[in-house]
Amino acid sequence: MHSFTKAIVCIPGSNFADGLTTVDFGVPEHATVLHQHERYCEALRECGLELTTLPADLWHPDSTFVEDTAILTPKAAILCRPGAASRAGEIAAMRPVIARFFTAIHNVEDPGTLDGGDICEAEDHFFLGLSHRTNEEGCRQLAGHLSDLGHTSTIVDIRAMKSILHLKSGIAYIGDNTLVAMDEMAGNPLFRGYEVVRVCREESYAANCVRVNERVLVPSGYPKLAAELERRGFHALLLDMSEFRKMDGGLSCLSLRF
Ligand code: CIR
Repeated sequence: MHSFTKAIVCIPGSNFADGLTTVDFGVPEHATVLHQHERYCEALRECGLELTTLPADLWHPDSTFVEDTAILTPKAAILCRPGAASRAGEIAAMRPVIARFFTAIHNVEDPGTLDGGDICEAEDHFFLGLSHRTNEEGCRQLAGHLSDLGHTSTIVDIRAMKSILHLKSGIAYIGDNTLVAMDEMAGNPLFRGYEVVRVCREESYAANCVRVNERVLVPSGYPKLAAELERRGFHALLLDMSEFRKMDGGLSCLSLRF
C-alpha cells in the first residue's frame, strides 16, 4: 500500500448538526465534535501527515466529510459530483485546494453522481460502490478515468443494504491484501482473493477504518475488531467518533489522504 504524506481536512461548522443523517443517535454536541475532530487531526499528524486545514464552511454543514469530494490517486485527482443536492457546492470549494497539489484533475459530469465514500482503493484495484448517492453513470465515468490511469475497478452494488450510506461504511482496505468488512459484506464473492477481517454485527460501524502509513485508525468502543487487527499484526490507533457517527460519518470521511 502506498504511503501518504499529506491530508486535507475541514473544521466542522457550528451548524454541523444541520447536515444530512439517516440515523437516530441524537444531536451532536458541538464542543465534543470539535474536540474529536482536533484529536483526529492530531492522529493524522502522528502518522506522519502534513495537514491542510480548511476553515468551517457554514453553507455546507456536511463539508467536514471531505472524503466525499474527491478521489486522489498518486497520478491524478478526480473531483466527485455528490449525490445529495445539499452537498453539490462542496466541490467548487474543494477544487482550488486540490489544484494546489495536483496538475491532472478530472471531473465527474452530469448525469453522473459520485461520492468519495463509495470508492475503496485497494492497491491498483478500486471497488466502486453503486449506492443511493453514486449512480451507474458516476461509476462508469470514474472507471474510465481510473482505467486511463492504469487502474482496474469493479462495481459493488450496495443499494439494497439499508444499514450503510456508502460502500466504505461497510468495507476498508488496510494493506497487506487485507479487507475489513462488515458481516453482511464479508462473504461477497467480489472479495475472493483477499484476506477478509469479518466485523461482527455489533461492531459494524468500525468496518470504516483507515490504514495510514504504519497505523490503522479505528473508532474506539469496538474492542473485538481492534484486538483482531492487533492479532494480525496491524497497529490500531483508536479515536472517539461518537459525534460523527450521529451524522452517518465514519473515520475515513473526515480526510482526503494522499
Ligand atoms: C452525508 O450524509 O453526506 C453526511 N452526513 C455523512 C457523509 C459521510 N461520508 C462518508 O461516509 N464518506
